[in-house]
Amino acid sequence: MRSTQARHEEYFSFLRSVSLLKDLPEEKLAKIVDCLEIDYFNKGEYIIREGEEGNTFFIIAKGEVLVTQSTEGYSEPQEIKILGVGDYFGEKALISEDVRSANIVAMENDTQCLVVDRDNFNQMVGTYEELQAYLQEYVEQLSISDERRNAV
Ligand code: WNU
Repeated sequence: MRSTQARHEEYFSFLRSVSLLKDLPEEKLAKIVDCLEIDYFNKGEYIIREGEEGNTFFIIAKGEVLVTQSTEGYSEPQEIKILGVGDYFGEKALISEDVRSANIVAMENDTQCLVVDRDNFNQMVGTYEELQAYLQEYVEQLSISDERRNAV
């Protein structure tokens, strides 16, 4: 059995490698590690469904996920992009205080996501202006690209 300490160090150095979090102070990053949950998904499983309420932010630790979205004129949700290890998702519902705006589907068995709840997300982002501004801007860009492709 791997020690709690080893696990802590593993996730700490992983989070440090996530570009979004690279400038966070050590104690903040350590606190996020303490509050993390790890969720496991099999191929084809929905991690997020559009239209649902969401209170969590995800960072991919293993595997790949597909982002899809319902689009005017198509009966099936359309593929938008693929995210991999170190990428993150789920920030939009938290920042825009809205329902989930796209589907996220696991593309591989044993896809692993680190899950941060709303309170810890707000602590992580809220006290760090640059991070907040960066995500805010990103989320606005997402809304614009949603409109361009006629997301419903
Ligand atoms: C897109 N439109 C929408 C992605 C991940 C992180 C960042 C892009 Cl900073 P949510 C569904 C999630 C959403 C986003 C993610 O899907 N997403 C997109 C789009 O073109 N959402 N509406 N591309 S990948 C991505 C930027 O994280 O957050 O909580 O749930 O609405």
